[in-house]
Amino acid sequence: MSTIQNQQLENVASTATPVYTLFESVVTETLDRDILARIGAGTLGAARVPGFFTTEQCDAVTKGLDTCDMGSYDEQLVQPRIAKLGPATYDYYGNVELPPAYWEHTEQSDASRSGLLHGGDPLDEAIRKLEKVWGGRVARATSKGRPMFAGMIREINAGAKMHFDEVVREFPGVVDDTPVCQIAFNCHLSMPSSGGESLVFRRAWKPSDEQHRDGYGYAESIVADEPYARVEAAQGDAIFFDPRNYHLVRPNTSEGRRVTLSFFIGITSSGELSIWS
Ligand SMILES: O=C(O)CCC(=O)C(=O)O
Ligand SMILES: [Fe+2]
Repeated sequence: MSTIQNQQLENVASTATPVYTLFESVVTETLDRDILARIGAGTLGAARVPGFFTTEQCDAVTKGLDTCDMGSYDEQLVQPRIAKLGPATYDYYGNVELPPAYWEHTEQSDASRSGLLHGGDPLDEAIRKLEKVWGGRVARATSKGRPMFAGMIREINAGAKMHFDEVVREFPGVVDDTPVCQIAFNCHLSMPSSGGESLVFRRAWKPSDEQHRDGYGYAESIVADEPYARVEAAQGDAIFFDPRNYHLVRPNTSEGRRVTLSFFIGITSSGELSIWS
């Protein structure tokens, strides 16, 4: 199943012992288990899967969104504003556990999202496809035994600062079954005709980076010399990358909304996939 043979391997070694950067960005209509494994293993920068959702499915969900009240990340912290439907564990970083407000918001947001795809749930559609690709169960991660929220609908029109996401480091213990790695899933339901691209750098957080905070993000200077994957998504495309690597979203530069169905995927020690937002 491995597609490694097809890669352009460039030996970047400075001595006789070979070593490979392995941070390609692949485009494939046939997502497979190995691609997800390589992202989790850190040997693939990003994968783009065109047509994960059809145009018609994307339009139905985006249109349905007009009937939903979108909230946002903490506007004191996350500037420019990022609108979202549903709670993020990020909203509760610093807490010892997920509070009652998180579970209430989970219930409300599941109810709002569950009818957006012609009366069905776009999250269920994404889960079905991922189960087929993985050949196994995709279940919500649990926190103290309760299924967590997954499947936020997010609108990032003015960009997102460079940051990383790593639940086991930012909210230790919140997920019951420690994921071995974390993969970001974003299916693009609507895209502007220009701008809104994502960059993923081949560089994870390290403690000394805290001297380079820029609000909720980090100064881009810390990745100045790192290889990166650049992803230009079109409507319907699903993007996968390891969000423990620094990543950012450039602002839209034309009319149009940048809306995604978003969650994180963990590969658990049992080999099942768990999801949360
Ligand atoms: O919308 C994107 O391209 C990436 C958003 C993001 O920061 C994430 O999914 O972790
Ligand atoms: Fe992120």
